[in-house]
Amino acid sequence: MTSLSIDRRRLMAAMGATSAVALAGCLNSESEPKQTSEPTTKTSDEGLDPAKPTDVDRIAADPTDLPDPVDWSSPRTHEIEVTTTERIAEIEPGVTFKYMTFDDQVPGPMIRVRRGDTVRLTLTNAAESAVVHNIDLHAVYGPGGGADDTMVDPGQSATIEFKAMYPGVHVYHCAVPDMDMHISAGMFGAILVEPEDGLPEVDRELYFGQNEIYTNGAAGEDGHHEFDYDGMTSEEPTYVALNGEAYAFTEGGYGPITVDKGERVRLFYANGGPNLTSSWHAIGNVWETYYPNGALASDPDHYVETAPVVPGSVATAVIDTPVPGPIKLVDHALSRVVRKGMLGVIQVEGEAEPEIFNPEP
Ligand SMILES: [Cu+2]
Repeated sequence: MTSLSIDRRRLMAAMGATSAVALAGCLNSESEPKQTSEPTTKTSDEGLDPAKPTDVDRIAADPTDLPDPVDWSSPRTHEIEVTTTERIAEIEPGVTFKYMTFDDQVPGPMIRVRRGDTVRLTLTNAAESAVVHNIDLHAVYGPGGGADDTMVDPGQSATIEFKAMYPGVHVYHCAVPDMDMHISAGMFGAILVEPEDGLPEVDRELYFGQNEIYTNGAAGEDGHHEFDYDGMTSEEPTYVALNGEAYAFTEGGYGPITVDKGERVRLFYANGGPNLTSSWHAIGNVWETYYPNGALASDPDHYVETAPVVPGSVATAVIDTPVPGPIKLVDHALSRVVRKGMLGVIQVEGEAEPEIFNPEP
């Protein structure tokens, strides 16, 4: 495949009425059930409500915004504060949705420590939130990965402390009883525990997250999209998003991510899910080095064309960039790319290399 042109349909047909079912089962064994989802409004057959005013200009995290590599060699303690929020933002222009986030971005901020470090993590639920949130970090030995002790009502905070015992890059996510809905609405991110000796040096690092968004509208349908539990239960998403939005890192969005020709680039790719495995592929490139399932302490694979990134895991890939041009990040289940938003572009800038690729021989 040499290119993918986006043939996006703005389907204006209204979807049928849906009803949401809040999960009754409480996975938190002790204490009374807490409210983890709001009652949802039934939609009419006349279509979506108009788009709502947004709380934030942008929900998609900047893929270049991640902590610097570890440069310390003895254990230290990190004080980390994360805030859970509920924000109306655009999935794509004209399409609004109420996200749930860690720190107003999708994926949530990367936490980066060294194996053996201690993390003192304070989770605060913003006062204006409607429901309870928490955090389960897959880098934690302990009940719920921290979730059991970080259930925070709106306006409240909780602090846990854990030792990062094993290396790897792992997902964190909200894990209230309605966790699938909260993750779908944006509540996931990555925690990177570097091995004691660190990671091999690269020229640049990028951090992305994939998730599905289930709404009562159609992809591209203007208006305010409400969350749709029926779509989630049947695992039929409206959008499959990269960093929480449709086509965010393309010319039609915030623009491609640019790198210089010849740079070696490490990508961290978190799949929040909640349900779909990503068939992660880079059009016009290959995963030169590939670590599945967060397993940075294992020997990597090489020259992987397409790799499964299962929900609740973070893949790590290193690419070389010997020729200029676009590298298209996709889920190779390609209907998600062409129709549901799952595309981002890394633009390699530099002089042509006709000995490697010649478009006009
Ligand atoms: Cu939550």
